[in-house]
Amino acid sequence: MIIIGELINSTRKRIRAMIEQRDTEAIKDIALKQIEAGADYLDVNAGAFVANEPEHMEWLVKTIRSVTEIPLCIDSPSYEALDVGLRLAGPNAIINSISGEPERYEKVLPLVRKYEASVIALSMDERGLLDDEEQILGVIDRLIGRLKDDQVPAERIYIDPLIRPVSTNTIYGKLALRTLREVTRRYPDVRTSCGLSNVSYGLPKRKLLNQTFMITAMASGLKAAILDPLDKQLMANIAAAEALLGEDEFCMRYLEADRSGRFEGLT
Ligand code: THG
Repeated sequence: MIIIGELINSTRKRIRAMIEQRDTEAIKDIALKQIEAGADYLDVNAGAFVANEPEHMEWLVKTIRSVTEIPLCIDSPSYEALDVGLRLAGPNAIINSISGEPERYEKVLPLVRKYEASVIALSMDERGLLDDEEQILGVIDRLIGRLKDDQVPAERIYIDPLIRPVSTNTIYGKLALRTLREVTRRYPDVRTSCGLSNVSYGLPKRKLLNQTFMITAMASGLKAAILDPLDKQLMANIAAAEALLGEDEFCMRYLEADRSGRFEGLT
């Protein structure tokens, strides 16, 4: 599983305050804690600041880069913020995100080329978010076809089913899982990714829901997830699920996680 740490996100109140106060030490600390917990990438989002997002993105990426070279997942609705973030992030970044909306596609594709970045492709187009599985798969088929025509290698494409809260419509968990399964079947060379914490929004004991959903998503073919790597139970479940699903040869990573104390308190 490719783990993308979600915590440096300006829509979170604590992070928003840290960004406003230019609290360098606090951001560095959250970056290092996520890496220590097993993150492969860090998501970086300054999208709560509509007026001067590129400036905040620049500060965030420079701050993170002062302590680590971990690849970043630059998360922004703004083309300018993406460009600044990618320039400072350096190699092997992920662009979060492109979609089937023609304007978004046209603006983000040049950044994918310019930075030789990977890209998360959201399963939506000019019609917005979709509830019908066939329509969602149609959007994904067109997006993958276009990205391949535009010479983006399959291994740099991450398809995101756009998980929405089950509190708003009980079909949303199942819909995302069916989408993951079908994309995995149709395009075994393309990766899938999701924003895990979306699923639990509006309900109590969110970690319980995130932990449970993650295992079902892994069984449905999920390859990468934007999640909270400081949730130890979640990370332990991921290691266990990889071993059980045959994605951890000789259970080597599971055994190593145990040896290094990551399962402390579990039985
Ligand atoms: N797909 C892609 N990118 C994404 C998402 C996605 N980026 C953003 C989001 N979804 C994933 N990241 C987060 C980060 C934090 C939270 C949820 C998803 C979160 N926030 C608390 C909340 O909403 O209640 C904030 C509480 C606080 O103020 O701290 O849980 O789906 N490609």
